[in-house]
Amino acid sequence: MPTVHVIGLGRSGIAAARLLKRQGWQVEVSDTRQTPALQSQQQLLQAEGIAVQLNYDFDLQTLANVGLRVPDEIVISPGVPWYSPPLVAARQAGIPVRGEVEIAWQTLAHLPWVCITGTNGKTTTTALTAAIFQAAGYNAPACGNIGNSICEVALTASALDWVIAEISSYQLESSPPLQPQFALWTTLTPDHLERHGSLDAYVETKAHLMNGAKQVILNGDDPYLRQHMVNRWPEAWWISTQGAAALPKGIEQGIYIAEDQVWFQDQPLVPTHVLQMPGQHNQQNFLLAVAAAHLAGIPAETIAKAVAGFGGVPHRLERIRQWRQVEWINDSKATNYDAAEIGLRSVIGPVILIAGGQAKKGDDRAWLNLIQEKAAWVLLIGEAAPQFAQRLEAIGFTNYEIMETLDRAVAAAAELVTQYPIKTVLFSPACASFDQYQNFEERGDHFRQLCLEL
Ligand code: UMA
Repeated sequence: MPTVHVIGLGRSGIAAARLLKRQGWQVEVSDTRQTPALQSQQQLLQAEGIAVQLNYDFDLQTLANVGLRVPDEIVISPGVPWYSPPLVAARQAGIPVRGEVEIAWQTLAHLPWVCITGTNGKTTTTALTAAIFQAAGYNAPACGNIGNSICEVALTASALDWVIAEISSYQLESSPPLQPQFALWTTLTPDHLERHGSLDAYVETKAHLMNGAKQVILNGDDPYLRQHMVNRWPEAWWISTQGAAALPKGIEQGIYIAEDQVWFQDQPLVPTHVLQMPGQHNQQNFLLAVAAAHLAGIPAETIAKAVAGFGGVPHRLERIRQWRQVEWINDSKATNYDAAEIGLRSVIGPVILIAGGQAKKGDDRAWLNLIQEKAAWVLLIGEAAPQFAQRLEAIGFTNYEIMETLDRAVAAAAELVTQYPIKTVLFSPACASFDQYQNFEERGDHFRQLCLEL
């Protein structure tokens, strides 16, 4: 029996291991960490005949020391960098390395897929697209980077009609041979550069998804895509929230907003008032989802109804409550400056902004300018707090406090709203969560709970 070694015992690795086992492989899994949660997973998988080695950093040279075999293939979780030296060595030794998404694709390639990638906006676009396809009666789960891995769907769902998958650059780094019916590209700004090395490398991982797609749908409002991608896929469809005239020059296939309607070429499709989520970026997400749905043959009335019933995704500009006549909004998913800028732009000011966590590289200037324009106070948490404080000082913004934790920041915000004419308290960290939390969901859940306890 051929042996496969799966690296990473997270959502992707667990599901990939089970799927591969079902497909007749001898499966071994390793993870660099050893936690109580991983130990319970280890027990579960071992009971199913899958060997699991925790506290082990995969390396061909040391496999035998921990009683593992040299595998015929290696499958990696998205969090495992493609260019890590042990994987480079494995490929040089002739052992194929594949990503978890490729395993899902091999299993579900007979179905049509909608794949959504981009720096920001992909989760909302994925969830909305899935909501529309489901309203049309399709069994079309949202999966991938949005939370439940595609292998999980391949393992558990039956009688699928469509796969609606959010695909990250981490997942695309292994160049899976995806051929989706539709590939949607939301936005492009620098992100994850510490992993991909350069903006060009980051862009090309995403472009790879478009190269394999039957139909490509691109955001014509996005400055980078407008400037760099117009001639790349001549048959692509482009969206614009600013009317047909604002589509990139030379583009003839357009889906755009004009006169409070979404237009498909010269045909009105759905009124824009059905969209419940605020902000121009959500209009872009809406147009991308509508474009895919319309091209898939879903009737306009079904699209309108599904959009009207869609309030957004948790942790992305999620309205928690009104308290002391102030809106409390959870935007924990804003893990970089661009997403945080979009978050701040979308809410009503004056704002108390809670930000910080584990800082990312990137250009913070537009975000800082908007803080100056809209924020009454900034409360800083996490590792990034001293760095953010310096950046705020540098632009002459002094209404900030270093609070360290979310508990203290929410308590301080609750005081401040009684003293200033604040309209919104926004938690939009502009940082990763890993300094204080497992992930952005846990961080957002904590913020929600603190707000509800006020
Ligand atoms: N691990 C190793 N060796 C390594 C790296 C990680 O053993 O070199 C282990 C870790 O100790 C951990 C496990 O691998 O136990 C985690 O694997 P993972 O990081 O790939 O995480 P999963 O739980 O499989 O979740 C992944 C995505 N995570 C990442 O890309 C980092 C999830 O996206 C996704 O929802 C899930 O698959 C299902 O498809 C999260 C994410 O943060 C939301 N994505 C990034 C983003 O959106 O910015 C790309």
